Amino acid sequence: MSRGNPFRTLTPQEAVEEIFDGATVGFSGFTNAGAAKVVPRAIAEKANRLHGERKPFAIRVFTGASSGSSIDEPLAEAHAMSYRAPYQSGPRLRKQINSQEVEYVDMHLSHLPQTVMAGFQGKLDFAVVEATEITADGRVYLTSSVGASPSYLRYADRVIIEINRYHSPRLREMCDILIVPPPPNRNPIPIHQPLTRVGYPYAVVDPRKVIGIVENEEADHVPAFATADGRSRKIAEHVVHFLLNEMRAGRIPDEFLPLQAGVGNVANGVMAALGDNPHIPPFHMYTEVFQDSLVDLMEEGKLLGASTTSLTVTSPVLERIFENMDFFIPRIVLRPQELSNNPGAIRRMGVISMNTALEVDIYGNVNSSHLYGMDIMNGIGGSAEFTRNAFLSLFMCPSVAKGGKISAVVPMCPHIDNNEHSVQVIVTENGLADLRGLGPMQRAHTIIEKCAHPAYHDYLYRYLERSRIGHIRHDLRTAFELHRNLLKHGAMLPGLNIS
Ligand code: 0RQ
Repeated sequence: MSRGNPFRTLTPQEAVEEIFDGATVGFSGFTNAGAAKVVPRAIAEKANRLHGERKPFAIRVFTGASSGSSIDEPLAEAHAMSYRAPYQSGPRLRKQINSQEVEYVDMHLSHLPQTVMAGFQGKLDFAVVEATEITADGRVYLTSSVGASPSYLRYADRVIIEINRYHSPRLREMCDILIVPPPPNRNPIPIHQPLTRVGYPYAVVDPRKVIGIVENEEADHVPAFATADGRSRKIAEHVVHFLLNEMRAGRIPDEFLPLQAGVGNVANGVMAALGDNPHIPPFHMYTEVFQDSLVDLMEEGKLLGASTTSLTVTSPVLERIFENMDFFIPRIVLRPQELSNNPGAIRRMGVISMNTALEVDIYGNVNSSHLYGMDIMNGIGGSAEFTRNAFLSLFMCPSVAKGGKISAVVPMCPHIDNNEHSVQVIVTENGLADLRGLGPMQRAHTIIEKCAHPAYHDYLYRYLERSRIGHIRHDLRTAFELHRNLLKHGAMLPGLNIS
């Protein structure tokens, strides 16, 4: 906070006094990075107290993306949420969504700022945003993520700022903040290279809306990802081999193309393999989440620069960045999610997208979010805005889950996040299916042959044989037989043993 700053310093309990049952609250945080921390816990305490007095209290919650242990889990534990958007990944909240205690709107992440601006999902009553500083004239310097915070600050009626002294105030030098104005007279967004800057280092709030500031010095609660296992390493090998072939064929230029990588151990494994391969030239990333493995790549000179909306790195790694800001600041741009995931920018730069599927069907439709088409895992996240607009779009997953009881290749996905028109390449540890230019039957044979676990080949081929002939072959009586078996018997093909 600057000298002469007019904002009141409040305890977390005082800060949440105005937050009422049914209020809509937009929190900072894209993953746990830059998430509000002490205010969500104070809201959970308030909910517990009111519930103890038999009074109702539940709020409607928006964040940038998931927020896990910082926001979702304490609020879910206190049963303090009735509605959640646009993405989540917490086990407790997931349970409440799947039992319909919490209404969840699973959204494309770049849509969120304009949704808030237009009020499509109602009015935003409060914003709770983590910052390193707020100035008397309302400039807000954000921390380790930008996400949707600039829009929350602009459009919320009332604002609470969490001033976090753990974070380096120099994070502002990575920030490039711009709110896209309402349609129809929008200018093109002139991002033509991942590190192009088009905005300001701060977000803006009307100081009259600020209830007060709450101080703390808590680190982001970013958990470490599991290191890549054997299957992830195999998947990574196929991806690297494919990209090298694309380079040799002249379809990827010598300076390479910007990469986007999803979260999780498969994506981490692929990034590490790309970094290790001497034939892959140094590259840039245009992505939404910057993970631990990328810091090593940057220090080694393999990753030249990255555009992202969050530094989703563990505390030791974030501290490494803070200690070497002169090196990292020119190489990392932190943008609002409307720009980090902007379809126009992704298409313009020819991004190569690499995301993870739960399952794929034999025609190349992808389900990343809903088990059996019913239970939410996390959400669609940014996967579709990258996939739909990428120069090359890849999806990766192990060929089986739960020791072989689940095949990741199925006749028909019961929920589709990314469809056959956008998905070009599917990769499992068994192989890589390059679907570009293939018609439905060619796709089906390629996916089964290259990606399905051999133990499921027979079933999938027999499915095709018994299916009704059309442009796409399906047998509507048994299209979901594997999923029905899984729900009923705990295995897609009971009795199959592929240990
Ligand atoms: O269950 O934990 O009980 O063993 O599902 O599976 O393989 O550990 O998944 O951590 O790599 O995440 C798609 C969820 C993959 C993630 C998804 C079971 C499996 C296991 C998890 P257990 P894995 P990962 C950028 C882009 C969407 C958002 C996105 C995701 C558990 O990558 O949320 O891409 N993506 N964002 O055993 C039933 C199946 C299954 C299955 C696996 N077919 N049916 N269960 N499992 N396949 C990031 C952001 O947007 C922020």
